[in-house]
Amino acid sequence: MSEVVAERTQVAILGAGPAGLLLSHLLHQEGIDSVVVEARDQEYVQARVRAGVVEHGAADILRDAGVGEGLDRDGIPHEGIELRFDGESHRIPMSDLTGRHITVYGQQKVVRDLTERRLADGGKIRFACGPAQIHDVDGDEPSVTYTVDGRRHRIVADFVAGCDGAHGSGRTALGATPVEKVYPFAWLGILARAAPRIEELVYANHERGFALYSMRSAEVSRLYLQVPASDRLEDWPDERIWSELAVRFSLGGEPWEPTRGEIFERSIAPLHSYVGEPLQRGRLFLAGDAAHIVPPTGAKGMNLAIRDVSILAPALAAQLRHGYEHDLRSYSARTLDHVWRVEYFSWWMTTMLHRFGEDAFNRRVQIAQLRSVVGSRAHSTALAEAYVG
Ligand code: RFL
Ligand code: PHB
Repeated sequence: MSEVVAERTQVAILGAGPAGLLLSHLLHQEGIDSVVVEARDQEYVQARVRAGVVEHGAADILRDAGVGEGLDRDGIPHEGIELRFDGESHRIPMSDLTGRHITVYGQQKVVRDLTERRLADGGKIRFACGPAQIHDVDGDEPSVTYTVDGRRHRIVADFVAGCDGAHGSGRTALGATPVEKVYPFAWLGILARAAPRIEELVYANHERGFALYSMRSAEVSRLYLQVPASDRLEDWPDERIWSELAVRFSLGGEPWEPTRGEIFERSIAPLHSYVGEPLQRGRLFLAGDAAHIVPPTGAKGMNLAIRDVSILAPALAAQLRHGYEHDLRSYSARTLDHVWRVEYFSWWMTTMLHRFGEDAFNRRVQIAQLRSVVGSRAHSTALAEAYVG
């Protein structure tokens, strides 16, 4: 290995996803220097299709940070969602029940907005570094290393933030005790060039499995199907996807077809709940998917990532600027309380809406549960409050 290129910053951040980019931006606003190290190249990071729902509180965090312009211009506000089961449609009027709403705005756009803003502000984002490593988090001089074109780079920092997702180095360096649950199924997700047939998201519980109808714009639909975790994309040719969606969205015993269009993106993602406790060790702090994973049924992953860093950034700034340690020391405890409530909501939505094998008792209880939710203002409000955040 050739020479080491050394650099110094206050906070070294791994990962240029929503968590890492927003953390870097918030720190900049507090006058704190950071460097973001990202394994993949910029094009790849900005093309990665993921979340679509920004909850009320997360939208406020982005706006307050001065990065909500795109969201307010191009995001689609939604005031309700539909629950579909037993061939019937039921609306949960979220805004009437809570006075708050969600915004459909793709995670790619959040990442693009944050990246553009960081670069415009002279922020340091190192793309295409390959997987970076974290060192000496228990000492006073933690560092991050990575190798590009055979040259080894080292960033020495006061603190390291692991915002590098579920498969990054943050988790390994922290060595937390995982508390987790693996679900026996996955989501097949597609993006299609098709005008959505719906105005609000439809969450469907069907005896053949869960389906979700979402969107990205007036021209692009986002749809998901519950599939066995062992399924591969080859098992799902276009015709099978569309006809299965029509069956799962059935109304009054008749198949109900989403508008069809060219499928231009598809993926299969297993469902998983994970929390690594605590979220900090020495000078290392985790945020976003590095710290926790929720199944996507509650649409919470990106929102949690945004919330984590809105707590972590001022805590780091208070320590670095004023030597005030309390908020940083209590970061994990303060964050985990909310994380576990979101884990609970995401698990609850997942168990209520998915098919779990042939269990007839489970199936009957699910329908009773859904009837209770749509039939009671108190139950609907509980769902709506958790959903809008
Ligand atoms: P990210 O976005 O995964 O970013 C981590 C970044 O770290 C890089 N990286 C490394 N960099 C340097 N060194 C290393 N050793 C590295 N290892 C990895 C990676 O390349 C990457 O760029 O994590 P972050 O920032 O914590 O953000 C979390 C969100 O991405 C995630 O929670 C959401 O996408 C989850 N999610 C949803 N969240 C919502 O809030 N609303 C939704 O509607 C929603 N829908 C979803 C979802 C996730 C889904 N999938 C694919 C699991 C729907 C689906 C299907
Ligand atoms: C999405 O639009 O990608 C989406 C919406 C709601 C969810 C998950 C994903 O619960």
